[in-house]
Amino acid sequence: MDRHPRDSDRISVLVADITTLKVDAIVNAANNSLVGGGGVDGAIHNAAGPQLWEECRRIGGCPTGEACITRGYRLAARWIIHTVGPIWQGGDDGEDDLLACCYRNSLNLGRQYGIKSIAFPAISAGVYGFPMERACRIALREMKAFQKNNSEIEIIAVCFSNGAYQCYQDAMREL
Ligand code: AR6
Repeated sequence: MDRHPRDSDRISVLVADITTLKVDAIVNAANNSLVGGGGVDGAIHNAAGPQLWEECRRIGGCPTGEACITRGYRLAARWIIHTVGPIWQGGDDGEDDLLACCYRNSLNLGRQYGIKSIAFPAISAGVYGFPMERACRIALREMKAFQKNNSEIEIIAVCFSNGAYQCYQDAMREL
């Protein structure tokens, strides 16, 4: 696995398919219904298998900015943390705060379950239209804030394109 540690060796950025990672938890960029979608959500459901869909259906839904947890089923990851990012409306509708909540709530939930490693996709920065650069800065800020008090937990920012990787590198330099 090609990891690129920067100023904190507990936060890495890598280009990968998140469904292949051997970590304690991967995060899903879900929708409010928790059942079905495209993008990383579709890839995670395909890889984890139908039991994931069943568990998500039983949970019943998740409000924007919040997070819930399921088993990982066929994934190498033991847990999947599902969070629902905001749909980009232009930036004046509380999108930044809601996106920050997604990272914060996912990390806190992971900690409650005793995870030692967690991988995030770029939540909201696909179908939901959040500008990638802005999304990466918010993600990294929240990861760093969490790590101040939780340095034993390894956090991985997973990029699905070189463009996303570049945005994370820029955010790493800025923050
Ligand atoms: N591994 C890592 N990152 C991925 C993968 C993958 N396998 N596949 C896509 N990405 P998106 P959103 C990246 O659209 O914007 C779904 O239908 C992708 O390139 O998956 O939060 C849900 O059900 C992008 O950078 O999530 C919702 O309805 C990032 O993951 C809606 O999409 C997020 O893109 C959520 O939209």
